[in-house]
Amino acid sequence: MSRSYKRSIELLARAQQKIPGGVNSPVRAYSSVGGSPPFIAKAAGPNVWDADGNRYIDYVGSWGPMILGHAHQGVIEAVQKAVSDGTSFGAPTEREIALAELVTSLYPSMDLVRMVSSGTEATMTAVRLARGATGRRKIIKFEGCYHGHGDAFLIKAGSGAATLGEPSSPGVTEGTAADTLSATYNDLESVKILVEASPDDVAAIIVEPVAGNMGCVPPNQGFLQGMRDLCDRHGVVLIFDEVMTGFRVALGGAQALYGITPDLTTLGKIIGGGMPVGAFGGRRELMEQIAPLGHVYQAGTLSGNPVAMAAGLATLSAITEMPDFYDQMETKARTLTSGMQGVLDQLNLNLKFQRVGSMGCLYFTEVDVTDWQTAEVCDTDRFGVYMHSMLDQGIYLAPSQFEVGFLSITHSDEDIAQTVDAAHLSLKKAYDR
Ligand code: KE4
Repeated sequence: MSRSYKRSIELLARAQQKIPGGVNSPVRAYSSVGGSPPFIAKAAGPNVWDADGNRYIDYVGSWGPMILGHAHQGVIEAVQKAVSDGTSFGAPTEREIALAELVTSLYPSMDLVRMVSSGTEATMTAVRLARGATGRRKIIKFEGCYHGHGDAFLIKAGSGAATLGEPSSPGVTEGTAADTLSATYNDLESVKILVEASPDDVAAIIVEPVAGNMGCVPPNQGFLQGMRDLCDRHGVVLIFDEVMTGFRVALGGAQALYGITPDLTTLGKIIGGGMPVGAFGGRRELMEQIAPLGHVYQAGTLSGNPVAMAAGLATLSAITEMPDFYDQMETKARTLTSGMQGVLDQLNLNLKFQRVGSMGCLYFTEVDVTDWQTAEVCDTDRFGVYMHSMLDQGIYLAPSQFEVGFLSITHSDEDIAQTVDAAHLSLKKAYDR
């Protein structure tokens, strides 16, 4: 029997009266998959419940932060204690030092770190810092990578050899777009051409060291090291955007997993344990140029918010105190992967399930996805049928082929088995098997 979403449908109609699209972030509106998004009422462990009381096994995990599972007792208690001492001071606090000390101990490339309130703030500032420190204008990003909604990132690849960026959103000026160059993920030559075309004017390369915004695309062997070498040769700042991969693919992020040292790193999501926290940090000679030490300006009313710091500290402490946390996560991810591959084999479907650690996705395509060009050809219509069938069976997936799913430490073998069974039915439906 199909589930009832009556209450969520009513809430969407009401939300749309006062909030653009009824949502506070576009992907939540289900535009690319159709239908009406469930309004979530509560969450615990691997589960969320919607306003109609429907229970789901959650693979969105608030888009990454909930690696401990929802409503983790230690995080809740830390937040309750912190909030009883006040919600915000706009002044330095000891908790900010504790989180900064913990983060820089886990990310040795970060001599100094600055807390902000979102991943977007972190990436925007990292780019400003790279430009301020080098006196150069241009940045290089990759098609299919997302770094938040800063103007410099809402750029699509220019047509033809120009490769000059074009705004991908109204409100972004041609002037801004001209300073953002687009390269092809996993194609080192495409980066080399752009750097060598403006050898004294490329301030930074910003990259998701594991791409998680065109589905899950791992870096090819040599891709990250090749960029490191290129940046060293040309004095370009290498920015690893680890908002998603930080504390996800390894405790020390993708830079630890692949052994590459960036000049700047941006963090978000897990660092705040579900509260609004972003961070950027890196080499001392760069970070000392950030105000008030230096002249590159950045500020924020709620930066280092004491309640958010408490949530982040409790989250990272719980992870670091759990023995073999990432081994356990890898075991869960392997169980899910082999289950999904078994279903694909049974149905004789050659679709691609790609993951790094406990982030991954099922691509509705028969080619290995290595960049945006191989991702964008996925059958998004069949993905939509699959995703809604999973939803109806109590499996809550990201409403887009170009997002990834996230496991938490609370997902059980039973949850994974239920997910695989639901996928079997959903793929049969999507492919009329
Ligand atoms: P926020 O400003 O949303 O905290 O972070 C922006 C950001 C930066 N860098 C990477 C690699 C990211 O994945 C993100 C945000 N991720 C999306 C999910 N793909 C957030 C979900 C949303 O936009 O609602």
